Amino acid sequence: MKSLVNLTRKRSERVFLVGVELKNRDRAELRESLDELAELAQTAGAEVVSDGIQKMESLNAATFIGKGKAEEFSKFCKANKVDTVIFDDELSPAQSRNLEKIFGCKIFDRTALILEIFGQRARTREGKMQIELAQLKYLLPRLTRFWSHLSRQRGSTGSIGGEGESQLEADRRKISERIEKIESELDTVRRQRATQRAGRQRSNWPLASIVGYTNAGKSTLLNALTGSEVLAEDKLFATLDPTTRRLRLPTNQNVLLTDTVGFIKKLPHGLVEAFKATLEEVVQADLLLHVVDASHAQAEEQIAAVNSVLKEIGAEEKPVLMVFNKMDKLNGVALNHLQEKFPHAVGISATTGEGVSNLLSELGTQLRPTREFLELKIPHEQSAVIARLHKVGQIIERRYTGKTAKFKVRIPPQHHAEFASFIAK
Ligand SMILES: Nc1nc2c(ncn2[C@@H]2O[C@H](COP(=O)(O)OP(=O)(O)OP(=O)(O)O)[C@@H](O)[C@H]2O)c(=O)[nH]1
Ligand SMILES: [Mg+2]
Repeated sequence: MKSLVNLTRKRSERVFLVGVELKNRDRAELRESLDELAELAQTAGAEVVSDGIQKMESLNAATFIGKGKAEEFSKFCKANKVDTVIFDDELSPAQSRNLEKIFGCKIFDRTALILEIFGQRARTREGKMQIELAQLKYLLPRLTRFWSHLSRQRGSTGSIGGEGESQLEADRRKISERIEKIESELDTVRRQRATQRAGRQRSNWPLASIVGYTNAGKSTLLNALTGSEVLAEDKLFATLDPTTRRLRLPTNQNVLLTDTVGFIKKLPHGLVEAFKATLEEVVQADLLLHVVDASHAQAEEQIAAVNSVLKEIGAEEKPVLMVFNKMDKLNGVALNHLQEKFPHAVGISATTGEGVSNLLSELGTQLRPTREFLELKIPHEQSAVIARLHKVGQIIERRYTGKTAKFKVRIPPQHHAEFASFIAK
């Protein structure tokens, strides 16, 4: 992957950001999105020189923004020694190629930037593999002479024309092979995780997963609740790998609590795909703790973005406990609107500890019913029911006898009715 931050250079990479204001989008929302993009760029180590907005009726298929506007921005970028131009939306491979020609410099989009940050942050082997997979899949259709690091590695001159074409094909094949290899390795990791999870399930402790927008305070909350020391910092995507800790509730009930990667608006689909193994923890949870930075101006939009990722990974039907964090930063400002929308949310401050005991008792209440097991007998031909069971429930034991499959499962109470007719006497 072409790196955004050039480590051999003393000064940091200078970037220019571009956003479009389409008819159905208001200026304030675009501004927030560009501010977040700037934060992402800074997280990656870049220096934001400025940004530009174009108001448009519809997008340009060849150059995303209008060609004239692109030329105008390009002049500005040349005059201001900009190294990379970053678009707030995902560009098609053709659009990036065309823009690269107009600007004569590197073109990034939000997806590439997020992939870059994940790449910088990945620490574990699994994390690194997941990122590499997402990067390669992003790169494959975009491979041009400009992305020539692969050819250079092999000592070629990255030449133009006929020879360059076959070089390109060779690179493409190499990438495809690498994708296959990583996918099969990740499959192994996924199976290992499933084994670990089965071990934990035998302990019969319910699982709760902390989810939320990046920087909402998820890791800080895990630390506050379990006394662990997961890295928590004022940076986007501080956490990539999941951490699971045991939490003992005041009711003496044990819960396994998992902190995981944060979500963001327009989280690249390829990345969600690649992080499936990590996000399994979320899909398997009995309860989700959705942590919200209640002091953030965009709190509501962030909630919506998190919900859409949850949907993408098939966790939209999990019971959710909304947690409004950073209450200490509100300085008495009322949360009227949010509170009306989520009347059952628990307000806390993970840093001061305010509201945390409330949260613990709420957790106890919500998890109590999930401790109960059901024994189900389902005929094999009812494959839709079995699939559904895997989706909403947590399988503790599975046995196949003759015409039926016997399950020992934990199912959230709101789904009990669906399986009532299969309950074994
Ligand atoms: N004022 C205040 N700051 C908080 C609170 N909780 C977390 N923070 C700060 O918010 C920043 C982000 O916290 P993290 O716990 O790293 O957030 P996260 O959700 O794990 O973020 P990622 O792992 O990057 O997705 C840190 O600087 C924390 O100190 C809180 O209740 N009040
Ligand atoms: Mg974190």
